[in-house]
Amino acid sequence: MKYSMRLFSLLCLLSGQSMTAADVQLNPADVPGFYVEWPEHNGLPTMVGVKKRVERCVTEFQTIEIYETATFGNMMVIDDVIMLTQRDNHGYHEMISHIALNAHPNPQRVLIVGGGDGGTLTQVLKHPSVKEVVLCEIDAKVIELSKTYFPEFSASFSDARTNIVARDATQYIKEMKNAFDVIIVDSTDPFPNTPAEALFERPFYLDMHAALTADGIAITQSEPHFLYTDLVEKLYKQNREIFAHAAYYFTLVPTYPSGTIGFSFCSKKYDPFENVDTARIAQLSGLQYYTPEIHKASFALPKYVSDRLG
Ligand code: SPM
Repeated sequence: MKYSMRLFSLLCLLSGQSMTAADVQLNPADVPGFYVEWPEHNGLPTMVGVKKRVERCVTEFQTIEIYETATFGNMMVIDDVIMLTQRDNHGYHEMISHIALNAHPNPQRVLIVGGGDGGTLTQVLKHPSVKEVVLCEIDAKVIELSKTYFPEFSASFSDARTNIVARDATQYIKEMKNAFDVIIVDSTDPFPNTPAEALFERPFYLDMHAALTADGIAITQSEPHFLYTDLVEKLYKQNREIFAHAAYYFTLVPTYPSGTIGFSFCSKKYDPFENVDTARIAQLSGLQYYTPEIHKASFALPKYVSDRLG
């Protein structure tokens, strides 16, 4: 459909006719020269200028595409949702990783659920206290494509501390008890009948609680607060029943719908701020987003969100 509309647009251009608003409404997902993420449920498309699509792979689990964008470097899209670009992934990967790793005084064993592109893994491995990282990624094709199109992350896969497990995390985590200081869920969105759906449900959070050590911390991809206020509220209220400390914080990712995305902070012992040590943060190499000030500020929520969280 996208390509027939692009052909139509091209024919309009060649024949000297311009596209009318009515033409655009026929298929709003198609804009020549742009990749458009068009979530039907919120009516807020996200557009990224692209030069060409360089890969499209249909795996057992999902459809993975790689685009060469105009100004954001390479971009990975899974099931029609933008996952990351080379230019703006730092706001996501630094914030899904360093908040928990600095809130914990001595994180040694870390589990990443999903995250097959290696962006989160790259950030986690910057912490000298970390001795082992299990990357539980269900789709090996994500790792393979990332090695080619996101070479800045490829060293993380061969780090001696990295252990790649190609399994469904909902099954793997049931076998893990008192095993991880930090768990990071770097998932896709909770669309029905996708691998990520179960990662947003209470049974998975209970399994994470059991898999954490007595002072463990879990961070989960929990969507943008403006577009998913109901989900943010549901997760927060669920998590404060399960964990000693629950919170929601957010970061800036220009290529995600609404330009932000948030995370659930779930901790058995430490609050988000008590162990934050600026000297420890200063040792982390190559940061572009995360600072001690951002660590604290990211938990400050707009009133329409804090009113819902109570
Ligand atoms: N390592 C990067 C993987 C990205 N995981 C999160 C992707 C979320 C994309 N959707 C954002 C919000 C819209 N539903």
